[in-house]
Amino acid sequence: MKPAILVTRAIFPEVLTKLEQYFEVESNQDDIIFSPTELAARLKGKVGTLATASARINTELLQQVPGLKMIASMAVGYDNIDVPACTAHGVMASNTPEVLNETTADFGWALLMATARRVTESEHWLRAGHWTKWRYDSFLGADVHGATLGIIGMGRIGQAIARRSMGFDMKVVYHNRSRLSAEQEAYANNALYVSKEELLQQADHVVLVLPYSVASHHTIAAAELAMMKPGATLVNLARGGIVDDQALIAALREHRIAAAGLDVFENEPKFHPDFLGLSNVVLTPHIASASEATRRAMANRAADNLIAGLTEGKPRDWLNPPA
Ligand code: 8YV
Repeated sequence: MKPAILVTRAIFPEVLTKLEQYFEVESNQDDIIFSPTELAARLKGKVGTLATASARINTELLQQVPGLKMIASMAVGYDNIDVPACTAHGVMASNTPEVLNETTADFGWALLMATARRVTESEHWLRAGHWTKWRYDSFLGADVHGATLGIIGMGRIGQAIARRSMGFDMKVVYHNRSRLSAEQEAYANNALYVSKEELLQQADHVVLVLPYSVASHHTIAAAELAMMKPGATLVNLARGGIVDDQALIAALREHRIAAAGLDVFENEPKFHPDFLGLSNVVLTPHIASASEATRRAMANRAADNLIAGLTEGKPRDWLNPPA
């Protein structure tokens, strides 16, 4: 008998085939969203799970599934997983770093450009039949080239975003928990390490790519928005809770900043309905890593972690290895 695992969400069929070589696989190709109670019930008798960022892995769940040995998450961000609780319950946890850096950086640029240059807003206007003549002041946006790019969270994705700014002759300032090495700063278009306040005051375009935690909750709230330039753009690729939605909605409504591009929301797939009434916000459904190749790479990396963890006791992207 092969050991049993659960794949919590629909996934590429080839990844299920790979897992089936090692495990008895309970899959969820109908993509039902399990409640915490249902997730716990389905994890009973399973040694491992391939999950996504929508699964909450916490003490309450882990207490109900003593046989679980590993959770392999298909995401780089792992704020949904209580890693110390996993360690306390002897559960290995892994994520999928690296494979999505470049694709997420590409999308960061797509969202920044669309937001600064009002791409979706003008398209909606055109589709609604309003385009009857050219005007000198139609959809004036903010320049990207030659501007100052501020990146909060200068991990691998932040550095990939910064590197792309070379082609736009931009100056890059960044804020991070720690300063990068000189070599990393050079790679990231000679990014300058500044305080969060300096970054907000200097940047024409602010991009958020930091991990979510209690410490980063509402990194951008009313006080921070008030420090930004009136013509500035804010892009959030990280997690919804990093921005205070109420404060952002007020700032956008009063044009205290020019525009925002948001790929993530605090209670997604739900989001604050007031965003829909604002023309100066670009809203996308958490698709920064969604290229065909990258989602396949993420799914395979999560599966490989699960296989390595459960067969060799050593997943490649182990979040809680023994000290
Ligand atoms: C995922 C992400 O699409 O990797 C992450 O942290 O936010 C996205 O790439 C999503 O979390 C699915 O698990």
